[in-house]
Amino acid sequence: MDIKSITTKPYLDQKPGTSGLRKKVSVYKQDNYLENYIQSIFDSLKGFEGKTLVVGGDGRYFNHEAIQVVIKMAIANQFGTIMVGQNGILSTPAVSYLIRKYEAFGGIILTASHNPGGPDGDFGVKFNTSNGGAALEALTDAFFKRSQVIERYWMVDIPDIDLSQIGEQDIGGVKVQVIDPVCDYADYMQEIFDFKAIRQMFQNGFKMRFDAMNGVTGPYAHRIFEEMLGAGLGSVVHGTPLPDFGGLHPEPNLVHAKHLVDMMYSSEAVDFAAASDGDGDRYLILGKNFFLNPSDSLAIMTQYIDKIPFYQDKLYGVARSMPTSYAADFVAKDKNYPLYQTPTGWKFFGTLLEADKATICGEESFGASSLHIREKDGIWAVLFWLNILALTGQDVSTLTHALWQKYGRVYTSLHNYEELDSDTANTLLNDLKMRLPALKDQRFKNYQILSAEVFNYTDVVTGEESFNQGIQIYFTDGSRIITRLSGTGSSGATLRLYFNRLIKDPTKLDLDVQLVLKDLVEVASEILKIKEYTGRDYPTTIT
Ligand code: G16
Repeated sequence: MDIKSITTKPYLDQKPGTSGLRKKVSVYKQDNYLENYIQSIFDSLKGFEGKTLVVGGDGRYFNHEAIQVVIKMAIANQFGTIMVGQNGILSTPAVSYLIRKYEAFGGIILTASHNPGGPDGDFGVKFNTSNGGAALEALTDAFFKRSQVIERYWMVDIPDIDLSQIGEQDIGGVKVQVIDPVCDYADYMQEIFDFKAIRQMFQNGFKMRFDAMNGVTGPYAHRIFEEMLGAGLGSVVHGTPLPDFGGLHPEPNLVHAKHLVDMMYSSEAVDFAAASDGDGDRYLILGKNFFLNPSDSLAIMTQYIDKIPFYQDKLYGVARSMPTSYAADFVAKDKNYPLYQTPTGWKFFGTLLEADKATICGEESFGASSLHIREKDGIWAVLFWLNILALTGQDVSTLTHALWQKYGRVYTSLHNYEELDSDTANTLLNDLKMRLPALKDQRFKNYQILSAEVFNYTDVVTGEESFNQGIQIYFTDGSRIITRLSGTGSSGATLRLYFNRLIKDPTKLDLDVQLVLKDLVEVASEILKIKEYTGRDYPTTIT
């Protein structure tokens, strides 16, 4: 086999964000751009020769070309086995599971997650380590450093590998295994959840709709919900992974899954609806006329996790990202589970999961998962909910109202100011940081500031410190405003503003979220000087 050393020149912008290197497809299509980054990853790793690399993607535009490049470069760099999903398809959670199950050295996931796809959309590359979790900052920093000086990459000169047939091929002594993307993962889900009880619920006439949004979860959902659980053909919609997601923006939230939300608030509503994103790690849950906020979802999962046998001897604790509402904290306290608050980014949960400190983790950004893998997991979250529903015989709205009755409702919303000029967004935040000490005790409308601080994090397991992970402003009534810049966009800056307000009055649990938060939103605009800096009157999206 002819292994070639190809001369290249560095690109200076290959700095990974919250989750991998996400860029416009047009950026990735530049000469050697993808090759440089893949080689920078390999050059930063040690001891992979002869070992297994799992490779797959969410099927977005450029997946086909990119996966061939990754496989050929992995062969040239002397991995021993390359395990790849049929037709290049693997969900992010499935990659995490396969790495763990087959004790692989790591995995490369080709995805920009919930970012739009197609020729004008985004592409992304993510490396996961041998525990199945995304590479931590020290490693992604090493990738970036290497990318700045790279001068050559390794490549084999062979025809494209056929990924359409399941089976094993020998390419110059390297095994390329094309596997069913769903099989192992589906078996694992059956080990975790009570499929018998869920199947019975469907037999009793329970109806669900799962919208895969033309992302990677279609094949998983068809197999698990329709075939294994008997949800009925047609329960899964938009179930074929498409390069441009069929024009959908595969982000399961109130804005981009509006069609599903509208259906669930109409006379067509079924008992339960759910959706996932491009790479299958996010989830959205809806009941009849009811939207389940992801922060409340984490709280309810925390309530019921001890009822699921798989977890009964693993009840260690609960972790949530800082901007995720504190609804789960109340339940954790009641159940005597330690509660950890981490920065945004699923990778921060990894050390807690490894050290048996956390059993379940969740984020406001429609993510949840547990110690079963090291990524968030959309299908798992939907199955968790189906299991709770089968167990209790109640619906999503009733269970959530019971949570609110017990602890009060944390009204929660996220306002995003997208496509801001990066310098403007940074100046706004730097100015706010300077003013934080002076904000304490100040009054805005009916709100008095209790504390205003930058969130710095020290990992309780490794002691590693992560600075500047957002700004938290707490008010004396327990309300909270959080702001930070998104780390997943591919151009400009997105300023995120998260709002939480706890209302305990049992007669005020069904108010309009934006009305409840209106004053707090105005207070935030005033404190952050949003109009002054950005010229904007309103956020781009509200979820
Ligand atoms: C990624 C991370 C999540 C994070 C989300 C939003 O999710 O894995 O931990 O909450 O991005 O991050 P940001 O607010 O920085 O945009 P995904 O689904 O995009 O991989």
